[in-house]
Parts: sequence; structure tokens; C-alpha cells
Amino acid sequence: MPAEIKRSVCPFDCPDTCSMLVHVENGMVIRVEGDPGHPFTRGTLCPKMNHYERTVHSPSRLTTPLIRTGPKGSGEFRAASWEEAAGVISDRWRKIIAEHGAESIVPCSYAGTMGLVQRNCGHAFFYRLGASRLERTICSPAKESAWKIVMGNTPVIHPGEVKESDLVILWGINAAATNIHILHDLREARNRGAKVWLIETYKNGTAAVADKVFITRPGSDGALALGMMHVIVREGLVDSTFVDKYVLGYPELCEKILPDYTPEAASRITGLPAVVIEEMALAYAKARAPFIRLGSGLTRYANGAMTARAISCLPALTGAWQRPGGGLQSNLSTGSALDNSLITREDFISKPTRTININRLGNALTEMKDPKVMGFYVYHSNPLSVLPDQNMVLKGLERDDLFTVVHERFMTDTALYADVVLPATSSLEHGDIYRSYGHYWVQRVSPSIAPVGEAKSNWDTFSRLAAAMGFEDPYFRQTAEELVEQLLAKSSPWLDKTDLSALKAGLPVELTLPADYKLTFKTPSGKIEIMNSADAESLPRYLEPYGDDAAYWFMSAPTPVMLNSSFNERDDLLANRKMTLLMNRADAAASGIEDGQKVIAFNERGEAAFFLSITDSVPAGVVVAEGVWWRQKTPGNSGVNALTSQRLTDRGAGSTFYDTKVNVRPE
Ligand SMILES: Nc1nc2c(c(=O)[nH]1)N[C@H]1C(S)=C(S)[C@@H](COP(=O)(O)OP(=O)(O)OC[C@H]3O[C@@H](n4cnc5c(=O)[nH]c(N)nc54)[C@H](O)[C@@H]3O)O[C@H]1N2
Ligand SMILES: Nc1nc2c(c(=O)[nH]1)N[C@H]1C(S)=C(S)[C@@H](COP(=O)(O)OP(=O)(O)OC[C@H]3O[C@@H](n4cnc5c(=O)[nH]c(N)nc54)[C@H](O)[C@@H]3O)O[C@H]1N2
Ligand SMILES: [Mo]
Repeated sequence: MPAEIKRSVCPFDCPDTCSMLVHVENGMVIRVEGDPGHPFTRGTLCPKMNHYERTVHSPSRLTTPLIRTGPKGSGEFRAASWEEAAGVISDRWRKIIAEHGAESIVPCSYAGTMGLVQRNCGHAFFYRLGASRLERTICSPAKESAWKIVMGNTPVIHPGEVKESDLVILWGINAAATNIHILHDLREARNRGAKVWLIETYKNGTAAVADKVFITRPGSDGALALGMMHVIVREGLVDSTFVDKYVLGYPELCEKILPDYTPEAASRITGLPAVVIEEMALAYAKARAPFIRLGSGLTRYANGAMTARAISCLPALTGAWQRPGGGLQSNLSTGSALDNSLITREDFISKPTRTININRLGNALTEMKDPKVMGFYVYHSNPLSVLPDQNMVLKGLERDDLFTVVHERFMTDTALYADVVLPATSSLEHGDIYRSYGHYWVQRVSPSIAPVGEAKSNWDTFSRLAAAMGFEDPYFRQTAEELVEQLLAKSSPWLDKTDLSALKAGLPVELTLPADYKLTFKTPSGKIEIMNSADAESLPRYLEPYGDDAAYWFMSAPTPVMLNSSFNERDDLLANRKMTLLMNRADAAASGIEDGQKVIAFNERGEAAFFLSITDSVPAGVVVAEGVWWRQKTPGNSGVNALTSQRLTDRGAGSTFYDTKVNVRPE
């Protein structure tokens, strides 16, 4: 039988949300390719997804429920039926609830799949159970808070406008790894003469598409933006007609803030020469339509929201928003397009329970009282690898009195510490609907193949656990497809001009952006709020990062071959790669460490072993480790997050992964 071609979407936590064609033969996926008809992703997939069939049909997929037989972390399990596993879980939860209350059970999920149903359906289950709630602020809440403060609910610029820009600034985003499809339009802009800048803490793979690379000191970009604004104002390059009509707080910014940010002052903070800051300001202000693609890297610091806020003010001063190609792209916020509350069901909360910040799970699992955490349920997340302060998370997972259930596709670091492991479907085995945080396309997906082994989707697992817990609510008896139908049945202005029948049939469809969205500022004042009196800090300024008492800033940045800790299962992607620490030549010489040598990076929270790679792409005072490796694949059984901290951002209660310093010694 010839291969059948089915439509699907890449489920991973990435702004590109690629549309895919899946070739299926005899119930197996034999090949996947990018959908050439999708206007944003245009037929290409990233190196990770090119052979997704190797993940889907990997020999290391979990195919049955497992029950622990050896010590925690030993990896000793026996196979069990779903019936037995669901019975073990529900019996133990009933006991925990009777002794400690339902709040002693804590869910942990993030973004193993971005599909709206499979990602969010667990909320309903744990609300109904009365469990503690999880504040899922691990990714980019500081950046999103900053956008809200300055721009309110205004949609971000359509990414397709990149091609009309004459100056594209990739600011704290390694787009060649994490947003590769924006490079199509970026290259088109470049062919038409646009300049591309990369503003980074080290020269990563994206430097290859940039005309200029500016290396700033970690956590200092807010000062750079303010320094640029100082010059733009001083040189009379502000678009005062635009500012008078559309901007709130310009006089206050000029009077109270900018005098402190001369290029020299900004230079002392950022490490960029003052003349370079002057040049950047002039080039930005003189560009016809500068397009800023703002990453989240620079917001994972104590000052993360303030940094993003200062940068978000730049296009307001020059009126960049008025011209096609001009503006700023932060994360898209199309949440109101498909009403998530139909899935999350906050109405199931019968009495409010405590909230635990995901970044602080290390402390919660080890120190929290009243009640102590006794049950931990992990789904589509790998907390032991991805959460900050790994040693605290580990200490929690090692507790003999903690009952841990992990619903996973693979035997991850976290699954190794489970009492019960449940096998999860891959995205090609369940239905869902996807929207994106990097473009405005949405697409519904039906399963391409039957579940591998006895794997179940998140939704089917929660339905099953709901039955085991005796929940009578009809909600839990629906199918994932019925939930998708409910989402599509609710009208929203975003869906006004879309072809609903195409969407229902599984074709990619673009949400409707109002024609005048770029000059209709959805803030309380109707203007861009450089000054926002509702915030405790009414104006942007530079705040310091936390740092640590150690020598080197430590960047644990993305790699093209992993997605957070996903794809660690793929030996083909990791072949010939080792967990590496990039270090500047002068720093290595001063420490007497040689290329390829095994080194230990350490700070007050822990240590991790790496193989050293000496490079000119990293500035002095900074070390870089690309990728979140599973502990089981690292040279020292310790991941990058043994070094990061549970401290939070200034707004949004976000993670501060990059706000970390380490010392380095030879092993
Ligand atoms: N291949 C791949 N793709 C991914 C991911 C992945 O792990 N791998 N992760 C996905 C996820 S969950 C997310 S949230 C997005 C992340 O995408 P974004 O957060 O938008 O950006 P990143 O590409 O992670 O880039 C972060 C960059 O910020 C830089 N950086 C750190 N601190 C500073 C600073 O102070 N100033 C400046 N200017 N730069 C700084 C780092 O060196 C790093 O290169 O990508 C998604 N896509
Ligand atoms: N040091 C450092 N740490 C980081 C980052 C960093 O840049 N540096 N990035 C951070 C960021 S931005 C994020 S968003 C987080 C991401 O953290 P997570 O969302 O936890 O991401 P992953 O590591 O990809 O783990 C997802 C897991 O879900 C599983 N999975 C996939 N699909 C399904 C499914 O349908 N059902 C179930 N049950 N499981 C499934 C996968 O096998 C995988 O093990 O990591 C953060 N951690
Ligand atoms: Mo993320």
C-alpha cells in the first residue's frame, strides 16, 4: 500500500509551530516533512523534527505503565496494566487526601505539547481534585508583563512584516536555533538591502545571518536601550508628531530618567563602547522601519521585565510603528482566539487552594509545610532536568514519603524517580488544536497513527484517572475531539474572517488581525505607555541583575539539536556531542585550563561537569553551555540547572536561568 499523507503540527514549545505532512505506511510513520503550503514555515522543518519518526517509533518509547520495584532513581520497575496503575494511584491519593488534604498533591506540567487540549486538560482534573495550583511562570512571563505595561493588549507586529524592514534587530534571541522560520523573511529583507543586528551575550549560530553582532554584559540590555534613547532625544531624532499623538510619558522619561543614561553611563553597565551606543542609536533612529524581534533570554534576570520594558519604548520614540516593517515582536498573545477556559475549567475549583511557583518547586518539595507535599504528578514536563536549582528538586524527588507519578514518552531524569510511570502518546497519536506564539496561524490535528503500545494521551489519562477517583462530571467523559469542537464553536473576533470549515478540516488558517492594529493601542490611555502609573515603577530604568559571588556569567542557552530537555532521547542528534562549556581563550589561559579538558563549573547551589571548548565567540567573563542535557547523559550526573537558582524576576514571577554566575576549575 502506498504511504498515506496526513496533516499534523509540530507540538513543541517553539514560536514556529510548523505545519507538517506525515507519511504513514502500515500504521507506522515512515517520514515527516514541512508543509510547503504553510506561509510561515514553508516546507522546512528544524534538524530536530526532520526525523520525528525516530522519536515516535524510538525503541526507548515507554509502552506500558510501570511500577517501581527498586530504590527511587534506580530505574528498576515492573510492567503493569493501566487498570492496576490507575488503581495504585487512586488508592494512594485517597489515602494522602484523608491524611493530609488534597492540597498536599501538586501537579507539575509545562509544555511537552503545546496543543490546547492536551496541554491544559490537566488543570481541570487537579482543580476538581482540590490539589495545590501551579503558577507556570518558567518561560517568559517577565517579557509578557513588560509588553502589558507598555503596550497593554495590543497585538505584536505580524512576523511577515520583517521582509519590509530596513533594520532587523534580533535582540536576545538565537533565531537560527529557536525561530528558524523567521529567517525566510529576514533573508528577503537582507536581499533588499536591510541590515541585521544581533544583540547577544555571545556570538552564537545566529551571527551567521547578522551584519553586526553587539555583545552586551548579561542582564544589561535595559541600560543599552535607555542609552540609545538618550542619544535619540539629544540628537532631535524623536518623531514628535507621533509621540504627541500616541505616547504617554515622554516628557517624564526625558526629565526624570534619560539624563542618567548618557552613552558613557550605559557603556559602564553594558560593556559596549560609548561610541558604539551612539552609532546604534543613530542607525536605529534613522532607519525607516526598524523591526525588533525580542527574545526572552534577556528577561530571565532579576531585572527581566524592566529590561524588556525599556526596549519596548524604543519604537515609540521614533514612531517605527507607523511604517510597514517597523515595530517590535514580543510573544504573540492570541489567547482570546480560542477560549482556553473551556478546557481548564476554573469553575471546578470549589475552594481556592494554595499556589506554588514552578520555579520554586525545589523548595516546595523539600521544605513546604501545612500541608507538606505528599503527592507529585508530572505530565509533559521534565522538572528534574529543566527546573532551576536541580539539587533541591532532586532532594525532593528522593523523599521516600513522596508519591510521584510521571506521565511520559521516555525514561527521563524525572521518570527515573517515579513510583508509577504512565506511557504517553506522541503528538502524532492524539488529536488537538495548535496556535503559535511566533505567528498568527492555527491548525487542528487528528491522530496520524494509533497510540504506540499502551500509550495514552494526557486527556485520555485524565479521563481514566477521573473515573478511578469517582468524578461524575460529564466533562471528563468527552473525547479530545469533542473538546476541540467546543473550542471551535465559540466565536471570537480573531476567527471573524477565517475559513472555519478549512480550520475544522485540519488546514492551517490565519487568525484575523484588525487592519489598523498597529496604531490602535489597547492600553487604558489608548497610547503607548512609556509611563504607566498603575505599576509601582511608573517609568523604565535600569535595575541590576542578582548575579552570584563567582567569576563567570553562566549562559545555559538553547542548542539547535534539543528543545529544552526534549530530544535527549535521540542518539542520532546527540552523536559526537558532549556537554560542553564554551570559554574565552584569555579566561582559559588565566585559569590554566586546556581545550577538551574536563572541568567543573560550580557555585553555592551545586556543580556540573563539562568538557571545555575554548573559543573566541564567548567574551571574557562569560561561559556558555548550550542545551539542557538529561542528568543521565552528562559527564557528572548533574545538569546545567544544578547551577541556576529559584530566584524570580521583577514582574511576572518568572525564571532567572541566565542570572547565574559560576566558578570553573579543572576536574
Ligand atoms: N532549538 C531550540 N529551539 C527552541 C528551544 C530550545 O531549547 N531549542 N526552546 C524553546 C523555548 S521553550 C523558548 S521559550 C524559546 C526561547 O527563545 P527565546 O528565549 O526567545 O530566545 P533564545 O533563542 O532562547 O535565546 C536566548 C538568548 O539570549 C541570550 N541572552 C542571555 N542573556 C542575555 C542578555 O542579558 N542580553 C542579551 N542580549 N542576550 C542574552 C542567550 O545567550 C541566548 O542566545 O525557544 C524555543 N525554541
Ligand atoms: N538552564 C535552563 N533551563 C531551562 C531553560 C533554559 O534555557 N536554560 N529553558 C526553560 C524554558 S524556556 C522552558 S519553557 C522549560 C521547558 O520545560 P518542559 O516543558 O518541561 O520541557 P521539556 O524538557 O521539553 O520536557 C517536556 C517533556 O514532555 C514529554 N512529552 C511530550 N509530549 C507529551 C505528551 O503529549 N504527554 C506527556 N505526558 N508528555 C509529553 C517529553 O517527552 C519531555 O520529556 O525549560 C526551562 N529550563
Ligand atoms: Mo520556554
